Amino acid sequence: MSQHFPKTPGWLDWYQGPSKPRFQLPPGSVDAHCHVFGPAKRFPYAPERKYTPCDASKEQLFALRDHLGFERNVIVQATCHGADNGALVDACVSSAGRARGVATVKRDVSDQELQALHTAGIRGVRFNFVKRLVDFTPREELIEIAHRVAKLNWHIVVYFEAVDLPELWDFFTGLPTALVIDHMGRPDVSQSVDGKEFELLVRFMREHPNVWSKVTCPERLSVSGKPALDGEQDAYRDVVPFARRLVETFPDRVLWGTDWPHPNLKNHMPDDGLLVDFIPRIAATPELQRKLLVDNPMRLYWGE
Ligand code: 0GY
Repeated sequence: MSQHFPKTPGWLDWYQGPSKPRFQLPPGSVDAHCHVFGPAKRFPYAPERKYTPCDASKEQLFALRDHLGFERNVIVQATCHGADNGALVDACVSSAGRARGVATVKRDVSDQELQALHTAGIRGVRFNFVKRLVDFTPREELIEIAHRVAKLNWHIVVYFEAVDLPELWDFFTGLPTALVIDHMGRPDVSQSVDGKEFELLVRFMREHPNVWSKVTCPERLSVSGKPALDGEQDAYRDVVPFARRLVETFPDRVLWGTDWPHPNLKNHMPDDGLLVDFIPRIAATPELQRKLLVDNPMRLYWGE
């Protein structure tokens, strides 16, 4: 039976016809945070989802990869698919080894299912603490999952708002794997880069060498910066000091990704080509760029 999934009102579709980046990515670059949505006809969205996106297929993702000049993708399970990793797994196994994945699992996942996910290319699970995106999961369930995936040498990706870090700190430090923070822990970039809030994230990474961060989503975090549209040269300037600080302080523990197809953006949809042109503003030297785009994601996702 075919099902209909009307998009959430006001949903912005991803940018059609992205520009060719001026910044030439180093050979072997990885887009280490992106998603696939559906297509809903084949991979229906989860009943418990908090939004209904437009479809964004693996073919469209791989076309974007080639257009921008990336070699590989790390595809992250989005909340609209719940713990049904079907679309993600299908994308990974269709990628000829050029995509790895981060899944969402529940505590009742079997060892056999985890092994099958590993074979498909999954190397991590995502714990989401952003309240508008997910219902609450008890911590003991997450700890149980963490210990099971640790045996596969996977890591845990965590998505949370900066104000929630103090409350999550002890839980995070008790996790037995590498920990990857989405979108720099969503700092309020209208505050100072040396302010209390971002200092806490920096301290968290300094004190815990197993913690990494994605320096992603300027389009999501920017408050006053102009969007990366229509050739704008100085887009998202308020995010630059935050990303730059992490790249320069922890050059071996940062990752970059497009976040295509950019779920839940309310005001504008970025041109992904111009997002790539943002990279040299946060990673200023060829060495920092190579670590951010090649060495770090390869070590975490393709190092066997
Ligand atoms: C992102 C950001 C968001 C959504 C999700 O899984 C998701 O639904 O991650 C968001 O709404 O901030 O990483 O794509």
